[in-house]
Amino acid sequence: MYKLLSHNDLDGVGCGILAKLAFGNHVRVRYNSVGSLNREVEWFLENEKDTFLFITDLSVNEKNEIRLEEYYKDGGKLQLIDHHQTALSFNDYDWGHVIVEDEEERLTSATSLFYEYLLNHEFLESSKAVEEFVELVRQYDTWEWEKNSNEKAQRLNSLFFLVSIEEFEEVMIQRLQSNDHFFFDEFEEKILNMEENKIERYIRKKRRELVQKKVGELYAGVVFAESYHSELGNQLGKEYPHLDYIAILNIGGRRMGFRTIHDHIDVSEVAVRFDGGGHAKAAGCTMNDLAFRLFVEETFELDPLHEDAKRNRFNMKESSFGTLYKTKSDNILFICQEEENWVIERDNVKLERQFFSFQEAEMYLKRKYEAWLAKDEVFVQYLMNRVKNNKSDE
Ligand SMILES: [Mn+2]
Repeated sequence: MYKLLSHNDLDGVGCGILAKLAFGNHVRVRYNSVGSLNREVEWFLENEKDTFLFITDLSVNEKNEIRLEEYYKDGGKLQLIDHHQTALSFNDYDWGHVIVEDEEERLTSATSLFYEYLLNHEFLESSKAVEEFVELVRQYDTWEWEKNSNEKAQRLNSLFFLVSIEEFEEVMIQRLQSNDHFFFDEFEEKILNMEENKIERYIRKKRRELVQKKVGELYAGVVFAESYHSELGNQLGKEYPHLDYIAILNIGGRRMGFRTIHDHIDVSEVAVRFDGGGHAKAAGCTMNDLAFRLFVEETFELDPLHEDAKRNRFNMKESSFGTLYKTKSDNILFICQEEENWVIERDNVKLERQFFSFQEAEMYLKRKYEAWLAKDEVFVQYLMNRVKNNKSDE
């Protein structure tokens, strides 16, 4: 008999699906949150001794780590497979297998590692459909789908959240067993399209609520949201690249998530400050007093960020005519090139500071003034006044 304890997200359930493909009725699978795994492990150690235990996509606390090592030394069968940086120390045990990046420098996921394990031990035969499924899960879990614009990976995760875990498992197992390729059926395509439209509307609404707040040395975009955290963090991050990360607060759940699109920012370091953790690109924590003060109390009075004008034809970024921005207090900011450098004029007075690139100048004025790209009309009026003033100077 086999038992698999896995995470309750797509990557964790991917492992469960593989286990059921490999062991059929001979495996019992239980999905857990990070918090509930240790209780399950304790229960296992007290009640299920003659079973081969797999733990995937999660790691146990210190007490269970010691107990599992004793169990293993007494002849118990056990394998932990994970890809989280924080679990690397489990490689010290014979039963630990933790790899964050494979030999080809690709980020791993629990599902991809477990698939490899099952193939190597001949518990499972390789199949094209399963391989495709595993790769979609891996790309989703590691955020690689974003870089590769692999929407299918994102859609797989959406589908996972649209149905119950049991239903998802059943449908996927059936599909992987009886097809040469992985695909979504017509009905799934239809509900995925509906879901995507819904997410788009939700993000549009949330975008109008985003506030900017400097926390420590970093600039955060702060938004309150109950659902679609990863889509929201991703989209808002891309639209506001001057922000170091997006903080998404779920007040009801007393939880918050941190997302970044920037390679030089590690949001797991941000989360650690609030007793949380996670990955470089996505992390989270329970909302403690400090987080509540910084992200809720101190942002409550702030006005949301204004969006850049969308349909401009003249007031364009990096234009040789210069680019015009506005602020809440009706200041006019103008970025233009001066020989090698970029400069900013604030209400027609040049700031002393110079910038090596347009992006650097824009980041400065967005961070400091929360400015937004002005509409074409404002820009044209501004240029006309400028010409007039130049003439009267002569
Ligand atoms: Mn994972």
